[in-house]
Amino acid sequence: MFNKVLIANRGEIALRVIRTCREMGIKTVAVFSTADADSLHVRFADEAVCIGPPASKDSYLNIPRIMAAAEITNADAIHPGYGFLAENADFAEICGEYGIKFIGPTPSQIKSMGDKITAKTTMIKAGVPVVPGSDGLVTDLKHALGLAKEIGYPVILKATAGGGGKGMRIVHDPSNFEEQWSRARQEAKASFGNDGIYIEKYIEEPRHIEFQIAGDQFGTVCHLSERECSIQRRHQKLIEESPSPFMTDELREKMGKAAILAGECIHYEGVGTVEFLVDKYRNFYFMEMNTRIQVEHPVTEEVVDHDLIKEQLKIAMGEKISGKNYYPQMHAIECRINAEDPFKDFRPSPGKILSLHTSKGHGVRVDTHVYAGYVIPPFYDSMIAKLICRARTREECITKMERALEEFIVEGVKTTIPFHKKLMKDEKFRSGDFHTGFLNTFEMGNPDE
Ligand code: MV4
Repeated sequence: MFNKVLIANRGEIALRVIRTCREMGIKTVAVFSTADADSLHVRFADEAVCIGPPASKDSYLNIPRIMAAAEITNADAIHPGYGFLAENADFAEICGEYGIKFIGPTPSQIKSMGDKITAKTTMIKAGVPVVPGSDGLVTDLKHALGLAKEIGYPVILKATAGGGGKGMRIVHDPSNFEEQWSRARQEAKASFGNDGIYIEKYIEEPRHIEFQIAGDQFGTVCHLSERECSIQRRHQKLIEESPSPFMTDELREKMGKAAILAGECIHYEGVGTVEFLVDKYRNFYFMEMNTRIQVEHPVTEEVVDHDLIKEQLKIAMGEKISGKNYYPQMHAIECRINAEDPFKDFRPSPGKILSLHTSKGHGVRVDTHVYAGYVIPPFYDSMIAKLICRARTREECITKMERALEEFIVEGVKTTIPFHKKLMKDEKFRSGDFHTGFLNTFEMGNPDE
């Protein structure tokens, strides 16, 4: 049993972890930058340590300072949250060297999924379906052109060190292959210090459906069903739901088995997410695996009625999981409320929250670290709250979300609330008939309409 957990993160996820720790009788240590001195995670933790100035690289990404905070407070485990150091294998390794349990997978499990070619090769061996493409790295332009012809256009070039859409290039015909090829390599080199590229068949108008999995230290892996994450803008998710309106019982069985296989083949320890692309014929392909808790974990918590942070802590403490899968008992939708102006190309809108009323009532959950008077710093991501609604059916859930969005009042900064209100009225969204390109043609219009 952990006595004290340090949370190497900020914002709503730090608060989320503190809440479960309190319920489990575990003491907590918050770390914070000077920009976050007034943040709720600092106030709600049992102890708090300032780890540096606002810039992430000097605070939430500064491993020596975080380890020093863990040592002086005598923490026996570190929860990394999401973002920052959550998928940094070196950090997980250093935690081990200090005798501090990293709440998450092992460094080698993180590494095996961090390199996308390694991940794909591992999945092929395990029998998980992947998108047809090059057999690993492609280094030579002529070879690449030959492969693209074999695979058939359109193709997509991806960086092995990438992920989340960074450094991807779609090529529709051979005439501009060379240009896209060199751009992809340059971009990958500049962003990741690694110009390794691989090629895949481009799947048109796919859905992004991901499976939540959990694995214990004894090799048992289960799934907790799927989340539909196709509604995103420039690779930033804005809304997630579970179950996916595109899912069938048959497809869930097949994808669930594949997700478990993905976890089992690396003896995955902790909670994780297996991302799939799904085409209109319901063919599915492994895309990436995220070796962390995700922003959208509450939709799964709401539909399977399980605390995923508690699962992480229990797995890290060496508890066994039952091995049975969890299926949706309800419908849940999450709207990400960001301090951004949806009428101005989602431009960040940091500043002081002058007044705040969060939605309440039956089936409504708000995960947030902000309050009236809080100043949103400009240094970090702009998400200020997650509004999660739960109901028996998707229709009722959308109706509840419309009501909850009307109640959510933020004064002082612009937010994505008007976007979500508009989306809830959209016929395509309401019918469940959408794919990852949906927001490319979604118009916000005029704020006064
Ligand atoms: C693809 C694809 C189509 N075909 N791969 C985007 C994020 C990164 N994880 C992989 N991505 C994609 N890979 C093939 N072979 C389309 C995307 C994609 C996408 C995927 C999920 C969610 C949103 C997306 C938006 C644009 C492109």
